[in-house]
Amino acid sequence: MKMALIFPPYVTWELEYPPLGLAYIASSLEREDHKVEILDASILNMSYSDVLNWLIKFDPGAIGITTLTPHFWQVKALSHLIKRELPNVPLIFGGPHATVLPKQTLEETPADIVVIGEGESTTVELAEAIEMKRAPDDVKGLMYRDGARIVFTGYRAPIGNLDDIPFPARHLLPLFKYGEARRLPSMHERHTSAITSRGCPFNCLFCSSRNVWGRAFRHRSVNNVIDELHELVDSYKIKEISWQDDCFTFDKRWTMSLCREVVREKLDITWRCLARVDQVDDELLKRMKLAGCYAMWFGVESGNQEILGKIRKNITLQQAEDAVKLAKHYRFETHVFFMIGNYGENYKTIMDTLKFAKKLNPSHIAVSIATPYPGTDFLTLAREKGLIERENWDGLRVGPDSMIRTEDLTSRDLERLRNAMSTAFYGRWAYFRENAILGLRVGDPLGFSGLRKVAFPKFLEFLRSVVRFRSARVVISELANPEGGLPGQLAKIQPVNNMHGPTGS
Ligand code: B12
Ligand code: SF4
Repeated sequence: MKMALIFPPYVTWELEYPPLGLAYIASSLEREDHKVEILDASILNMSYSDVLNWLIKFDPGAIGITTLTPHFWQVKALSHLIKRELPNVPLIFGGPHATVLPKQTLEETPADIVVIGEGESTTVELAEAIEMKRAPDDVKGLMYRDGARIVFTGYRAPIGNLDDIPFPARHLLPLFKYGEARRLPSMHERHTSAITSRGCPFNCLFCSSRNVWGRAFRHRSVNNVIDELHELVDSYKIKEISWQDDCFTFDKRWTMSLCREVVREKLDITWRCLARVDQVDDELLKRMKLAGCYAMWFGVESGNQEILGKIRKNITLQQAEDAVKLAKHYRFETHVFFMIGNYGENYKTIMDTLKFAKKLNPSHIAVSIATPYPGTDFLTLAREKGLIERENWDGLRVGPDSMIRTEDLTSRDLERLRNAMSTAFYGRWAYFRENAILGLRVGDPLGFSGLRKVAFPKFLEFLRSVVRFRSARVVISELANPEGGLPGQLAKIQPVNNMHGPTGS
């Protein structure tokens, strides 16, 4: 059968990484001799009608679309157009949003079938059922439309051995377009992403990763990952990898062993990964550095211990300090993620985060506004406490735009504060002194190119922030000293009870 897999046009986010999920589905279908094409309409900057024309030309026997919550409104619009033009082609949705809200997805869109959670085996069996023109009622992991009825076929057990899944079908992707769209500086233009594990055993209040993968942690074998690295280096001439694992260093022995093999196999790559601050130590970081890792991303989220407790992050500020210090010691680029507007936050705790970010003084920070995704406990609590100002995802830029407020700050206050915090962090001499110089040292092995790629962007960020520094200070003090005694503008707004946006259940 011919199957088209679509990443929809996406207007509110610059995509930097290929859709690995679709590439895994594609390789699993190809292994069973199906003909597959992936269309990443986002990276190719295509309109809905471009996608439609492409589909009409390809003439698939089934169409699959990936769904994330922030772009679900675009998925809806696209799927209506597709159904109008190609009414008889089964339309299949998968990915985090449809997984969490399968019934609502079928009710709100013309999709025929939702693949729930991990998609490879389910889609292969589903394709066979579609080809044989029979109802997929024996295919576990589906919710589908049968006339006016909605049928759930039951949950599917996770794939036991991840090595059984073929490597992502990267030959179907415009692999190097993503490099051009990148916002984070990297050492090499020939860059891509890959993933070694599925599932995260932690239970952070705001996180929706477990909705797709559950909480059991599964790893591919080191040999299987090394084979993929060889394919990336030999066939695609890749020089840098961003590992997309939720917790790359979850199993220290495994990570040490991967690093050892990378060195033994003389794989000439640089790489970076995301790790929890409580899952790195001296021995591990030293080994990772030797194996080509040059940047560590840490999710610290808050500089206030009480908030870390409330969001169930299960780390301490001390662990965050130690991890960043150690990473700097081994001359890693350090990238720390923070969120503001978390459950229980107020102006003071947000300022604690700014203070803590300055204390850590990493190479980069990313400050996002906490977003209550479907299926998370954060959404339940935010609804209960009436903290949602807008529950409508249309056009929402996740990160800079806020759906929520805190006890004392409106969503608009949070947006202003988020921007001001970044400026207040980057526009400091201490940032420039430590990080542009560290950037020079991290970029060392690449000579002038390292200087351009690692130190120069920090210099620019510093200059940009210096220019905006005064207005950032004004925002920060304005929100600290509001009229009427409360921080923020809360006294001026009416509470909004808009719980019925596209994702409300
Ligand atoms: C890498 C990543 C990104 C990358 C690349 C995204 C991409 N092109 O796929 C970047 C940095 C661009 C990114 C951005 C964002 N991301 Co992101 N991202 C991830 C991350 C860490 C890994 C994704 C991945 O590659 N997984 C591996 C593959 C194999 O899994 P998968 O894509 O889910 O696909 C499997 C199934 O979902 C299913 N499936 C998926 N699509 C389809 C389609 C069909 C037809 C079928 C049948 C099955 C199917 O089968 C696949 C194979 O089993 C996940 C967390 C995670 N661990 O999954 C978050 C995650 C997906 N992201 C998330 C979010 C919120 C975002 C942002 C909104 C963040 C932001 N602040 O702006 C943006 C959204 C922009 C966008 N359009 O992508 C949330 C999604 C929540 C939600 N309800 O939508 C997650 C779950 C993180 C979290 N902790 O909550 N992200
Ligand atoms: S935020 Fe990270 S550590 Fe927490 S549950 Fe999500 S993936 Fe796991």
